[in-house]
Amino acid sequence: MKRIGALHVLTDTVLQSRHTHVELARLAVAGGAGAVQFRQKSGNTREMIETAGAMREICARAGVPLVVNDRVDVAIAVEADGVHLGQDDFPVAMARGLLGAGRIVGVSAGNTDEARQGIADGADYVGFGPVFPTGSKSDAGEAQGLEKLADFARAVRAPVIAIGGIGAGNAAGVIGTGTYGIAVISAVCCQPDPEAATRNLCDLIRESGIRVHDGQRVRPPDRSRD
Ligand code: TZP
Ligand code: MG
Repeated sequence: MKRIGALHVLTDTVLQSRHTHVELARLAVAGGAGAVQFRQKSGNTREMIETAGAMREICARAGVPLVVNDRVDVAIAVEADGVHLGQDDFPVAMARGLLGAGRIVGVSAGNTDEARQGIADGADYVGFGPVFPTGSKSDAGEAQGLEKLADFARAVRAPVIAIGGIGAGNAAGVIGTGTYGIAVISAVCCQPDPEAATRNLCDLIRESGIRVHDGQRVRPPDRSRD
C-alpha cells in the first residue's frame, strides 16, 4: 500500500505572499504533514521545475511524499512522488502510464461515477469537495457537506481525501465521516504560523483515530450520526 498521508498541505502563493512554495513545504514538513502538494496554476515552467525540485529535496529528506498538482511534466522532471489531477486535467490513465505503477496518482471526483472511473484508470486516492464553502478556489462549486462526504467515502473503495473549507474547527468532524484524510490550503498557508497550524491539524487527525503519515485508521470512524 502506498503511503498517501492523511494531511495534505497544498502550497499557495496567491492567497498569501509571505511564504514561497519552498518555505511552505519546509514549514508543512516541520509541522508533520503527511503529504505536500505543489499547487501553482500559472507561471513559467522552468521556474516551476526549480521550485518543485527544491520542494522535492525537503520532502524526500523527511520521507514525506511530494505531489504536483496538474503538471505531470513537472512531476516527472523532478521525480516527484506523484500528481494530483482534476477531471479536466491530464487524463489519469495516461498519467499512470507515464509515471509507472510506483508513483501516486490522485484524482478529484465530484461524484461516485467519476471516482470509479478514476480508480479504474489507475488513481490511488480520490479527492472530494468542497466539503464546506471556500474562498480558495473560484470554481470549486457548491459545498457538499458532511453527509454527502460520508456517503461518498462509504461508496468509494479507494482512500478519500476531503478538501474545501477544512480547518482546525471542523477537521475532526470530517475525519469522523470515514475519510482517509484531509487536504487544506488556507488552514495552513494563510495562518500566522503555518508550521504550528500544520501541527495542530495533525494532532486533531491523530485524536480522530488516524495515523498522519500512512492514513492508517487506528480507531473506527464515529458513525454516531448514521
Ligand atoms: N479543490 C476543491 S476546494 C479547494 C480545492 C483546491 C480549495 C481548498 O482550499 P481551502 O483554503 O482549504 O478551503
Ligand atoms: Mg487540476
